[in-house]
Amino acid sequence: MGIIKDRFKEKADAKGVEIKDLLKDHGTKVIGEVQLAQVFQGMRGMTGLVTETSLLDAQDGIRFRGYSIPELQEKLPKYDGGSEPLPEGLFYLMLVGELPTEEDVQHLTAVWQRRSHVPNHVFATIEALPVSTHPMTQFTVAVMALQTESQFAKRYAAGMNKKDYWDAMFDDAMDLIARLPRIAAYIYRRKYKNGDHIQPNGLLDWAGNFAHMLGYENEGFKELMRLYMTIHADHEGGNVSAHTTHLVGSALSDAYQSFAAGLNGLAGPLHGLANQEVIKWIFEMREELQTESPTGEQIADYVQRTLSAGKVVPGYGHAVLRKTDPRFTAQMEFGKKHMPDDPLVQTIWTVYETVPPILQSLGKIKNPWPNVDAHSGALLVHYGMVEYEFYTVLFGVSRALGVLASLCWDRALGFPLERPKSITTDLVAKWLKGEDEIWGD
Ligand code: HAX
Repeated sequence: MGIIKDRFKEKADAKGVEIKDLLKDHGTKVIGEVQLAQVFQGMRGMTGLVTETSLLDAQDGIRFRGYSIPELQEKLPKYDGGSEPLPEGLFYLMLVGELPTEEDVQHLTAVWQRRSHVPNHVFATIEALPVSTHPMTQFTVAVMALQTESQFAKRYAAGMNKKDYWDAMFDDAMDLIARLPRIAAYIYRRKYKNGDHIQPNGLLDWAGNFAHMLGYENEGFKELMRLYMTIHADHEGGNVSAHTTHLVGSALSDAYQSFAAGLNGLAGPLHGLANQEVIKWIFEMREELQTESPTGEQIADYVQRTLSAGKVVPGYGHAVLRKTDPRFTAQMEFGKKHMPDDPLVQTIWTVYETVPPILQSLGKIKNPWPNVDAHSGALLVHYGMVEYEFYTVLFGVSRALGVLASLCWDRALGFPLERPKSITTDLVAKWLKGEDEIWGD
């Protein structure tokens, strides 16, 4: 067994005992009450899941195992000469629950390099799709094509003891994370660079090698990828991509099947696709206004027109957050450091000054502040990545770190099939009239 696998197993066994005791002593304790509106309106604020890797606070934003993004930027190991955290370190933190050493991170880079081989049939499957296919569709199809490699599926078919589920899931998670950058880069080069593919560089870190395979050798872009892959990795368990991966995994679907399901959720415009929508919206605004540097008044006017057309302002609002997303702030800091005079980045900042008061004035939006997707595209465009339909694939590669670490935990803790109760509106109506006693009085 590898070092990281051993450490994970030790932590998971201890957590398993803790949960068993906790449920023995407090299993019947009431943790919250559910209002009818929550049942009809997307279960907002309803506690119903355990996710060990990160926790979201409405005011302070995301914390990964207790660490905020600025803390991670300070404490996680960095690439030689770089200043952004290596995503390998964040994965280790989410999986093992402790900050990694430089050696741990180097070990993980080497393990992922070793496991990164992608079989030919996966590329052939991508090639079978029209080039015009959205990159997220190509990506999900490729992940499903890779499912032939699942250790979990093979071992389950051969009759695996349930005590070993975590072990097979661990191997699948490591293999899949190792392979994703190669697949994503292949799709990018196929769709946008005439199929001129770039071989991996075995000397680079996971995110640096991804940047290299995409065709971006600029050190600034590599640093951006390290930051990007770190901050997009996890956002506790209830968001659509994380929850879907967890839900599908609860049926003992393997890591490939579960993650592909999560990716399809990430591909929705109210979730991960918002990152492409933001840049599309700004490009359209610049086109319509015939300027690269719209003023606050021009932006305000454009926002009003977006709202009157019955559309959302992409990159703004959040189901849980009630302040500016610290992932937005981290990207803003990156912009201030590396490209303060870039007109598109400056437009993002003018939008940030303009949009919140307008959204607030509508009186119905719970969070008028920017989320992670409001900023990411402008940084990518700065380095030449203008193909915004690809942006959600980048998000997906990063999101694998969090949701696959969580799947390892799910199987190690023996979490059961997820199966909440649903009801019909007719039943609610009867219940309100006292004609149905399904919930009692
Ligand atoms: N622009 C216009 N209207 C908005 C809005 C926005 N950015 N955000 C919310 N609203 C509207 C909602 O559509 C809703 O209107 P109706 O009552 O007419 O249906 C009302 O305000 C109340 O919504 P809410 O309770 O504040 O927000 P929700 O929890 O329902 O939804 C969303 C959260 C993120 C889906 C929402 O804010 C939104 O659509 N934002 C724009 C899309 C976006 O940026 N998505 C990415 C979110 C972060 C993420 O997951 N990244 O991957």
